[in-house]
Amino acid sequence: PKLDLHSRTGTNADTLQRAILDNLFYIQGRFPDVATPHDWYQAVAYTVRDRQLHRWVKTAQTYKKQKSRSVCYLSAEFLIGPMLGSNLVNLGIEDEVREALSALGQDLDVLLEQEPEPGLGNGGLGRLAACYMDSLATLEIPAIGYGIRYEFGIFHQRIENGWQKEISDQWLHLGNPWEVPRPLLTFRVNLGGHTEHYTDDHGNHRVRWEPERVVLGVAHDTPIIGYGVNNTNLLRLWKAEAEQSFDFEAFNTGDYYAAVEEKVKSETISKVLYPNDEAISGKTLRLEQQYFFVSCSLRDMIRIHLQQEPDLSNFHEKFAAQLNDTHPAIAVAELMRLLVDEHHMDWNPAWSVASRTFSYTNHTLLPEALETWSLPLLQQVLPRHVEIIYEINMRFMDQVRVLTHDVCGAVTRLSIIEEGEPKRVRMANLACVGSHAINGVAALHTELLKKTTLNDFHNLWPEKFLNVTNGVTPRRFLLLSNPKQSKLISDRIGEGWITDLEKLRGLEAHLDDAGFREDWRRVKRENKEALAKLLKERTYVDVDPQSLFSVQAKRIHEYKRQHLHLLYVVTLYNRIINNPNLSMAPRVHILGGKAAPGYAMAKLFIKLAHAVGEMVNRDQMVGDRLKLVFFPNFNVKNAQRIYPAADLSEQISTAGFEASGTGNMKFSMNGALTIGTLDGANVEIREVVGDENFFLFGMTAEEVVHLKTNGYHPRHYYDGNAELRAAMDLIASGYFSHGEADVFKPLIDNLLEHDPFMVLADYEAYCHAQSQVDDLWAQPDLWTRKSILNVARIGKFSSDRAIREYCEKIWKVQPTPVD
Ligand code: 26R
Repeated sequence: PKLDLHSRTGTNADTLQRAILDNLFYIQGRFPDVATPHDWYQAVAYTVRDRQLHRWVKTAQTYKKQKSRSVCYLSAEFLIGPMLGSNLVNLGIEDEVREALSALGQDLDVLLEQEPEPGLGNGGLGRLAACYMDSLATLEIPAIGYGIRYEFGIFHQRIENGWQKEISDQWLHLGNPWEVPRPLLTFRVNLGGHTEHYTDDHGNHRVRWEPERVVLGVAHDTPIIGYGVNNTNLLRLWKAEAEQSFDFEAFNTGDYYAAVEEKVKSETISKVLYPNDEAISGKTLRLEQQYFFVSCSLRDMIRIHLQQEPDLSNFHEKFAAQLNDTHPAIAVAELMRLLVDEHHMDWNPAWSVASRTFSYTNHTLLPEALETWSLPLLQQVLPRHVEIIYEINMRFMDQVRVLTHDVCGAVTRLSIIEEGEPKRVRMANLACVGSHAINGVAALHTELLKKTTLNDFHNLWPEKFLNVTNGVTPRRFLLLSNPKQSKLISDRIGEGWITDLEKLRGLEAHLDDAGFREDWRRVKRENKEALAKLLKERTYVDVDPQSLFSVQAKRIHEYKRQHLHLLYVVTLYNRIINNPNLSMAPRVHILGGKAAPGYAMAKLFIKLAHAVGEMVNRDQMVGDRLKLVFFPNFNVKNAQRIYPAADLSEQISTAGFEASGTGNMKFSMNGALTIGTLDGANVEIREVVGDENFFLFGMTAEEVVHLKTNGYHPRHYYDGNAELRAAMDLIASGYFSHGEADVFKPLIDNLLEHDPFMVLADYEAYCHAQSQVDDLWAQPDLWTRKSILNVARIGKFSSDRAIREYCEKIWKVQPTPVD
């Protein structure tokens, strides 16, 4: 009989229904009567994956035949979030699957909730990598995302008595239907030991690395399908396994525990994501993680290359490797090792290949987030790489001395090795030296990089520097997460915006249509009702969907200034207490975000948010005028329900500290207005949406530096502003902490004595901007117009635009469509 491929992977509702039942039975061994919602979720997931797989095979064949240049995105984090929804959207089969499921008595929305979140990242940097994978596939660019298959992703945040409690994330517990393990695609990764230099039979100087131990890296592939195209790229994550899972000698001599010890030790490497967004120093495991995934990835690229080409001399023509921050920067030394030691290339041609392969994206100016590794530690884990880094540095230093004549000590600052006890290796310097392009993630950020953090490199190689402002995928963060607003948009201007976000400008023509504005308000209202319901379920707090929803959702950090936001909420509370009949715009302030487990101040912010919320929310005198809610466990899944319901987006970092921000783009895309500083991408968002549609406040980055250098005295602002004083005094008095004044003392003291992020200096301007928000809120129709204009003009911040820029300016790759 003729094999009917179509019925195996067809996409009409009948075929889908049959396929779901088949998968439920043949993969999971379940039948409808006993299947749980999670069983059904998995059956649907496998059904969707089947439909990705033949596109995936076709994609691999096409790329191979066309000999396309591929992008390799090297990143320690890929915060992909749940896959079912976005895969349905990208395949364009959501309606059919919904229909098939309802014939089976199942509700797709319930099943979508079943998917655990793959939280393989901390925040902005990891989510950016995921958005870029979506855009690369949608733009039909051959690409592989390389990273680590963490067994435990970012912790779950539980709130106990107002404090954050970290719960381990067992996302793989019930299985992961999206990944395909590739046990045959395994590399042996060396660690520790020493090097031996020798001369081979032909008189060549060679180096052998005798490792102390070996860990296996096993590929686990997740297909990433583009929107409305067949291109299905690869997210290839490496899992660490023991070379020999059982030491029989130890076992036989009765030492059962020693027998499995090596296995446990090896598998630790991909066990857990470091939940920090600040530099981790002295952690051997973190360095091992970085080297582990970089080595596997580069050797995989070399393997693929050698299937097509006789040697590695044109490796850089086939691959563009992007270093997502310095986390994979050891790749520069590792590629040199692979080319020189293992593939016997001479140093100079190898260096030319390596430096034309790599480019480096910087994501932070914070000095404490710039990675350095102590030389002894590096020596212990990667002895050969220390030699290679010294060789790279020696040649680089010679070049630098000639080029700079060491003006003002530039040589010392440019050196990859930092002097001191112990010496340290500066990973950003290694990344800069080994890359042909270096970029920041927003215009302001790139300018500051050139002027400050990477100034010496910019003086040396101005041509290497460029900006690529971040973007986010409109598929996940608009089409999927906000179906109502999406439908409203598509009904007016068609669906072209989904892959060409600038088309949203077409909405401006409908601005004067009162019916359209009415619909726009209705959609926002319905989204807020949905969030209110969710808030009630998760926090037991009642909020009125008619209130202004003001949201700050992001990692908790002093530079992001959640405390400024909280001081404003306390100020509003004081105003009500002082004037019980105050007529004001009713507000719901929503905060969300995780604190790094070791970051005491950030954890105290979370406690303060709960403490204030508890008093304000149940104060009869306040009523519905003011609520403060902390949304627990902010992650991709929750984010998708928060962005569509926001009226006001709080982007209030100290100018010069937020490299870009991407949440700011997601809020705006969903019709929120922004209250923000001139920081990161806020600057460009304001530029495109128009300054009359953006609530600007606060010092500029220049003013921040100026004030700091001329002596900043936070107490001066405290003394000079009665409302600020009242808010801080109320917190310090113990009013929000059952009379215990010391709970928030560290926070208040820090503000009064140091205030490193100049909260007090910006407080008054912030309050003033919030009053302007209230004034506009009193004119709902004007607010709606500005909301529509924000969406209509946000097209620039699609990750499609960002990826196009990377392709043109850095990677020099072209699309390879798949039939
Ligand atoms: C060194 C290490 C532990 C580490 C430091 C910093 C790990 C992770 C980070 C997080 C940083 C690099 C990060 O997430 N940066 C964010 O990148 C986003 C994407 O470019 C930006 O939008 C955001 O402004 C920036 O903070």
